[in-house]
This record gives sequence, structure tokens and C-alpha cells, in this order.
Amino acid sequence: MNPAFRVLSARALALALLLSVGASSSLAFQSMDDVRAAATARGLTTADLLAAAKTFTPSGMLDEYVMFSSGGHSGQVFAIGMPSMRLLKTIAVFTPEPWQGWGYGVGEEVMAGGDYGGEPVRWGDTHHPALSETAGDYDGQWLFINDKINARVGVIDLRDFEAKQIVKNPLTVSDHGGTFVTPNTEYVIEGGQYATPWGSAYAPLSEYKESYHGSVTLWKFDRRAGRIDRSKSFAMELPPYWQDLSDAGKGASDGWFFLNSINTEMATGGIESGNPPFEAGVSRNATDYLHIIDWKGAERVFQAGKADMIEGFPVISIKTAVAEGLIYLTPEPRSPHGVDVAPKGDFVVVSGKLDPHVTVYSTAKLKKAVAAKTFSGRDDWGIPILDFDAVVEAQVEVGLGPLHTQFGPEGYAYTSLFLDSAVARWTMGGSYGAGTPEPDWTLVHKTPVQYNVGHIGVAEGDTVSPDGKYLVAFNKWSVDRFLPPGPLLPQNFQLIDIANQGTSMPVIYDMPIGMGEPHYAQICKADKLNPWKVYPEVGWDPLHQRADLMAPKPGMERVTRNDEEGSVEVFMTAVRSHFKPEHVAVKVGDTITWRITNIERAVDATHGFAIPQYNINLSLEPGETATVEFTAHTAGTFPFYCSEFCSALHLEMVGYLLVEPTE
Ligand code: RUQ
Ligand code: CUA
Repeated sequence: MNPAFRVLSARALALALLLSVGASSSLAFQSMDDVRAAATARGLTTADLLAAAKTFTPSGMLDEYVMFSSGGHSGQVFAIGMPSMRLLKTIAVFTPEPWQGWGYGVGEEVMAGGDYGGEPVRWGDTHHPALSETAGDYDGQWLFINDKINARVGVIDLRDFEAKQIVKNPLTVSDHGGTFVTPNTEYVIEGGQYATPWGSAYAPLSEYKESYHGSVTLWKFDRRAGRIDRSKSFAMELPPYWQDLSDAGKGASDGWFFLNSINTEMATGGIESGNPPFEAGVSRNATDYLHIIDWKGAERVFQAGKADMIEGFPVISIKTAVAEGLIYLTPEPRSPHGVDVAPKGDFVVVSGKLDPHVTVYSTAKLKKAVAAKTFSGRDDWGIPILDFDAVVEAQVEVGLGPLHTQFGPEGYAYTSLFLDSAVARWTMGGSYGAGTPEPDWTLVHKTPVQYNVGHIGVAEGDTVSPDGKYLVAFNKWSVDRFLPPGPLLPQNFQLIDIANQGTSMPVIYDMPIGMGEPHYAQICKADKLNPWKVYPEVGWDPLHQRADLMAPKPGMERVTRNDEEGSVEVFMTAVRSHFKPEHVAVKVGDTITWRITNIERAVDATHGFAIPQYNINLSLEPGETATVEFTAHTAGTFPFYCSEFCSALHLEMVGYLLVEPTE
């Protein structure tokens, strides 16, 4: 017998037994001996069986949470059930995705919203998803995601888990400190990253200080329209300090947001010319600057018409921001990365990658220092620097390479430690202090993770009332955790059970992510989400979320040809297991408008529609209508078919597009 097995507790066995009975009620009764034998054969310990009991989700059981994870450079977002850690959907945003037909007739209009510089940009580097909030709590309606490489923001409607809008930032070409939302989703905030001249125009690096700019953009979100309203959006100019992560104030700090920065040195690199490389130049100073910004004040200043137009976009200059008292700086420790606002908004936690402490600022002290003008100086742009000692509440030594902090319900905070490959649990003080058995502001425990953890996410972790319960470590490396699929290894999402206080914080599940390099994720209680099971009406246009009057309906299927214009209109329906019409005959050079409706009302009765060579590939969910326009550029015979195995006669769900050559 495996020695580890002998320590199996009666409780774990009982749990395992319960599970096995529940999971296979159709099988003959299974005894404890069966569980024991199976566990022994696989070398499982008590802890393993307990972890299984906490995560194993039998067929048909639904998850308690949905995690919306960045898809990294896949340009997409992943929806993952928790605690099962089952991938539910890849939500296509910046990158074409064939299963959803995204980018092959549908989604192109949305993606075109993010094009700039003349060439279509068909991928993204997604970093930080943000769920819409009402009164500081996730409301389950909208999801926003930034694209770091191109400075774009995507808007996803959680009624159908589809992207509806991509906006391109006109001022900058890279972003990072976004997306995050203000407590009622008034704004979706996108902080820049690498400074460039406005609009990413040319200027030599020797003119860095004069010509390069930092910025943060406040995109106004119109909930009714479900779109960012560019006409009510504005930005703020910032020094070219390479602003990094950011968070919105709430509760005690409502009306403010916080951005940190990593290059107050304004290093410009140039290792090839004997200059310090960026990695050294950017880390020279002992401190960088936390930016403290009054967004409600900035909104008033913008609405009063005090913004300048730059690249056709309103920008509040640093000069105006300083004169209006909208912006302050305060020192933050070496190579800052994460800045995270505590649930009540009373503390702001900053991690410096090269400092083993997290630094906790008090928002009450920040406000006091602003009011009393407790400045230790001004930077080169005249921005007041709040005195560090006047605003810091605590510094907690947590370990090497602290990056990001999340909060639990009982007064614990959690910080990812990149260099230690661990997640630290530490106690908050102030009004949180009473919730934990340990003294305020102390490290309680570290759980090792595998490996190189970036962000962490706690269930409902960015809200005014985190659930705790689960924490996910988003690890960059997996090294030896999975069978190696060649030299490019999956990343590892590790689920950590944080339900107990003190030093019990075990890893209970590993989920390989075989796509992109995810950064952050937000975790929403599943019952807050209320997605449609089928589209509300037959003939629904998901882009505009309304019935399309032109949508083909049963009885009106036809192909009409206008000889003079050389144009053809197709009105087609799809239902198990045929398209109607099945023959579409056109001539080379015809312009074709092809409308197609899936007239099914049954849940999950999705049809695909794909035409070879013409690069057309749709997914039509029940009720959905879509329109594709193309020119019949090539003569030939093109069997189009349904790409979803929708019925026993799915193979017969086919038709012919006949493109007749012209002499
Ligand atoms: S950032 S860990 Cu966007 Cu920390 Cu990736
Ligand atoms: Cu419809 Cu296969």
C-alpha cells in the first residue's frame, strides 16, 4: 500500500465516497474499498482527495464562479468556470476566431474600429479585463479589456459574451494601466505605458523630455447604448514616466484613481551605443511616483471646456491639471508594478518589484496631505509631490518580487511574489484588523506556486465586498507541471483554497492555459450573469442587439439579381438540416449581399455557414441573422456547408454557390 494513503482521514474518504456515488449513480454501488484502491493505484494522498472533493465537478453540476481571464497575445478573453477550472469559451475580441465566425464576415466591423495607420491590425495583447460595476460591485453586464500593444479597448456584452466595440486610443500606441472602471462604470480608464510623442509621431529620443508624453484616457461608457462614447471621453497628459498599473478609488477614495510609474528616470536606453540598457536605466532611482488623480475634478474641468484638442481628442494638459489641483505624486518604492485599492477604498497597496515590501498608503492621509499642501517638492512639470512619510500607513515585508495584491473578506490581503514564486497572505490593519487572528500588517503565510506568478485573482476580488474563498495564481511558467507539448509550455493557473484563516492555503487545482500569456482575470459570481440562451427574436442582429428588419424569415427565402448593377441579393434561412435556397447562381464580378438567419429556437441549435475560397465562415446562434458582402471574384463551383454538427443529417446541410464565368 502507498504509505501516503494510510493517512487518509475518515472525512476525506467519506467525501470521496459521496462524490463517487453522486457522479455515477447509474453504476453499481461503490464501496470505500474502491475509492481506496483507486487512490492507491494513482498514489493520491488525503490532501489530493480533499482537493478533488473541493474542485471535482460532476457532469451537469454548474460552477459557482466565472473567471474572465485575459487571453494575453491571443487577443481574446477566456471565460472559465470555477472551481472546476473548465474553459467555457474563448471570447473573440482583437483576433479572428473561426469557431465564432469572428473576422470572416462577422466581427470585422468591430475589429475595424481598432484599425489605425492604414493596415488592419488583427491581433492584440490583452492584459487586464474589467467587469462593469454598480456601486463598486460587479453587475455582470459588461466586460472591458485592453490591448497593450496597440492601445485599444474592447467592449464585451455579457448578454451574449460577444465583443461589440473596439476603440483605438488616438494619443498613444501602447497602454497598460487599463482597463479599470470607476465604481459605477462612469468611465473605463486606460493608462498609457511607453511614452511616445502624441499620436506616436516621429521625434528623436534626444528630444525625449520635450516631445514624449505619458497619458491616461477616461473613456465615457454609455450603458444604454452599450458603447464607449468617444464624444464624451477625454484624456490627461502625464509626464513621460511610463505609467504602469492603475486602480480606481472607491468608498473612502471614490472620485480618485491611482497610477504608478516605472521610469521617472526618463531613461531612453541605447545599449548598443554604450548607454545603460533600459533595464538598468529605468531602475536607477530608489523611488518612482505614484500618481494620484481626482477624476471627478478632471471631469468638471473637461466639461468646462478647459481641455486642449490633440490628435482630435480632448486632453487636459499637465499645466491645467496642476492649476486645478487634479494631480499629485508621491514616492513609491523601487520598480513599482501593481497598485491596488482595498475594498473600502481606505488603503492603496503598491508593490515594488525590487523591494521586498508592499507599501500601504492611507487615502485619508493622502487627502489630508493634499488639503494641507504637505509637499516635499514638485517634479519637473510642477506636479506637487506629497511627502512620503505623511501618506504612508504601513510597509509589510512579504518577500521577493511582489507584483499584485488582492483582498479577502476577512481582512487578509494577498500579494503575488514573482521571484519567490509564491503567494503571500498578510493582514490588513485599520478597520480590517479585527477580522483576522494575527496582528495588523504582518505576513501570515506564503504558499509556493509553480512558477513565476504574475497577477492573482480573488473571487469578486476587485469589488467593495470580496468573496474570498478562492484565489487563482496566474503563473507564467509551468516547467515540470504538465506533459511538455514541445518547448513552448503552457502557463499554469493554480487554484488556491483561501477559505480557511491562518497558514492553511493549499493549491487545489492546476489548469494549463495553452494560449497566449494571460495576465489578469476577474472572477464573478455566476448568478450575477444572466446571458441569453437563445437570441430574443428570430432575425436578431447581435452587433446592434436588435431585430433586423431585413433578416430573412421562413417563406421569404429568395435570390434576386439586378442585371444592370451586377448585384445579387440572397435571403437564406438555416434550420436543421438545410439551407434554403440551396442553389445560388451568380456571375463572375457580381457583388453579392448574402443575408442568412438561423431560425431555430432550440437552445444550442447553432448552425455554421462557410463558403470555400471566399474566406466566409459564420456562426449563427439560434435566432441570429448575419449579412456578408463580397464580390464573386473567381468562377467555379463552391459547395457551402454548415460547419456545426447540428443533426444526424448535418452532412447534408449543404448547398452550391455556382459562379459562372463571363466571356
Ligand atoms: S501586468 S503580470 Cu499587465 Cu502584472 Cu502582466
Ligand atoms: Cu447545421 Cu450542421
